[in-house]
Amino acid sequence: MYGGGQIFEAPDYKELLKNEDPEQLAEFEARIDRGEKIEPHDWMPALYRKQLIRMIEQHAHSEIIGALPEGTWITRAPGFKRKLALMAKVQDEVGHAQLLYAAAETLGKSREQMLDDLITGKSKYSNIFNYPAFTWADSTVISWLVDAGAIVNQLANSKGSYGPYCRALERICAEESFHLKYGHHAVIHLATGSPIQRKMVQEALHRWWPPLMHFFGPPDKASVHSEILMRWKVKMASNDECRQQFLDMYVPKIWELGLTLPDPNLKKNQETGQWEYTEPDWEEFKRVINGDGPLNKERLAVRSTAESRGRWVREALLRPKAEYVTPLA
Ligand code: FAQ
Repeated sequence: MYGGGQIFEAPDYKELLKNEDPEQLAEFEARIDRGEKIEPHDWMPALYRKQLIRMIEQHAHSEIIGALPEGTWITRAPGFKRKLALMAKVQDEVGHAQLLYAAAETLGKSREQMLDDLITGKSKYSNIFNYPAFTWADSTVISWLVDAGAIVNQLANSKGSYGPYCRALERICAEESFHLKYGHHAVIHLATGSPIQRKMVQEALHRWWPPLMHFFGPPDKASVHSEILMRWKVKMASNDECRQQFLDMYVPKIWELGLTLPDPNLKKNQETGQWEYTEPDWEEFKRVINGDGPLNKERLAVRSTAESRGRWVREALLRPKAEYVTPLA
């Protein structure tokens, strides 16, 4: 397990909360303890707003950047059925970004600002989408296991405290359960196919395993936001709890297919019920989420081009119709 050492610097929450009115803060926390939902016009501490914007925005960015590794496989998908399914999946991911940007907007940050912050590298998105999908098998592993990981996290957080985020997550999970089925089916097809197909999916699995282990975030001991986010029921499960749940649900399914994982220490401890594994390289994780991964620059360049090429469409949609009507002489 995690051997200790600080990966991130922890914010001073006492300092950040010192300007809040204690009575309002107590009432807010009592509402959360009672399981009530907080809605956009309700009173909330500035830090709750800030944390939610950070997390929902990163989540939204992850959906649009996440559409890219699989998106590049649409034209090369093996067969019409797979092509249609993958196209629908990628479209869903972009739709999820729309839902999430809308949820983040209810907290007061504009979509334009969020997209600017993505392109300039000011805000983060999931580590995992900075790795290349070399083969069709990479794309199937993403559809199965990245979606699986996303569902573990999102299902837990859909029971959280902020109404608009929870409602968006419920809908996202429903759609992602289809992605998961599609991805699992595509992986089974390769794993039970020809020796070349089997080799291809095995290699893809080995490539994606370390970023998948990173996907749930740093170990709980090193997570700097979990304490406050769990106290305010934004996060309903810790990073390690989500990672454990993912291992519990999917490692047996991977092994069932006769596939291996690149970690000789991976095993379930029957006494504790916990999975034991080799700690992934957290220095690599830190580099990747801070912009220095294998494809960070390429991913942001694609996004930046999409923004500038689509500007005229957005402007045309926003301008009143009258401007386009040539008055009759
Ligand atoms: N990647 O203190 P913690 C998907 C950062 S959706 C990048 O533990 P927290 C769908 C973290 O932001 C996938 N950065 O942070 C799909 C913080 O940095 P900051 C996205 C990460 O917030 C499938 C620092 O490390 N899901 O895949 C990551 O308590 C297939 C310290 O970490 C969500 O965003 C990471 N993996 O916990 C699409 C779910 N982990 O901001 C296409 C919502 C940590 O201080 C194809 N988010 N960091 O500079 C969450 O649940 C949480 O934010 C965590 C991190 C669990 C990601």
